[in-house]
Amino acid sequence: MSHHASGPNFGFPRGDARLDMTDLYVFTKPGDTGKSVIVLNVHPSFRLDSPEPTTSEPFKPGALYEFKIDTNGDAVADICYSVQFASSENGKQTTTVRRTQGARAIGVCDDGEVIVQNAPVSVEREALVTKAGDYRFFLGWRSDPFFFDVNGNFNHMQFTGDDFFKDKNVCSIAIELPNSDLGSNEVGIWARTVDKTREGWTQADRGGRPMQAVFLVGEQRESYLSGDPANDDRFIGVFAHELEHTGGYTPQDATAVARKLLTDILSYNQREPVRYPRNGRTLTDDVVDVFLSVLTNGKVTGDKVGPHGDVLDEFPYLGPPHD
Ligand SMILES: [Ca+2]
Ligand SMILES: [Ca+2]
Repeated sequence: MSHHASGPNFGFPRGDARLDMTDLYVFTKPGDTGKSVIVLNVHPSFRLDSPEPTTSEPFKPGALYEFKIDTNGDAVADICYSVQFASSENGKQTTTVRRTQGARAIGVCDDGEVIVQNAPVSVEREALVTKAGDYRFFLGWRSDPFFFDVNGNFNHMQFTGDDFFKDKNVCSIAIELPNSDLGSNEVGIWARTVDKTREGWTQADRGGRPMQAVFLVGEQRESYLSGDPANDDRFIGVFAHELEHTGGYTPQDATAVARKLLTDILSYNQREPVRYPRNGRTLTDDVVDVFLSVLTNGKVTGDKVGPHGDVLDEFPYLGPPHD
């Protein structure tokens, strides 16, 4: 639940687990400083509001799963990688990934330059990796790298080190790309899922930084998930209120901390070491400990849970899915 179950009452956006973004990662490719890896995880294998598995179909056919990249610091996208899935008759999924640059990257990116087509979606232990030009792609079920004592959190932050996610799976979209694709400056990255509905394209979920949905209840959550980072200042008051309430911050300090959490964009400098929250996010960064320290103003500094041991040292880096 960095963003797991970010819909109403710990359910899923639009009631569809496949559209639920859980986590966004960006890091330099280990052993190759000329490339970066972006990972969007969606579709948790289990519900949080009742302990039941979600659907086995990895991704929603027709929906768009988009990485938005801001190259000039205005919180407006300049580049978009857009991932769209199709289902064959026997239920197997394949995907098309498109790259869009310039003003068209702001909106729905269903018509950019195709950088891979018919890449297979992986559902077994072995990761099906597709290479195309300077890119590598992975799409499919993997072990969820997120770690958090969720039950301890629901139990008034009485953490026992019980990692809810140690045996859970998630559906990953991983792209390895040349750094030149991102330009030469620091960039800001967020992701979103966009559903095709009768009313047209509808944004279901979005975010860059982990744990943001925790601050949002009711209508605020709806408008956050359907909004754009460029307008995130409107949520500073809501975030600050929660920080005052839980962390005992003064109103002034709470507002200052809220401003650091918004806009909801993950910044990434390809030339600097990667570690959340300073730069990007690796699969093993302990974002929960960072979050708890901020939320409680240092009264709680961790959940006694650390990273999973099943991450791989090669693409797609995420461990094989649990049975
Ligand atoms: Ca921009
Ligand atoms: Ca932790």
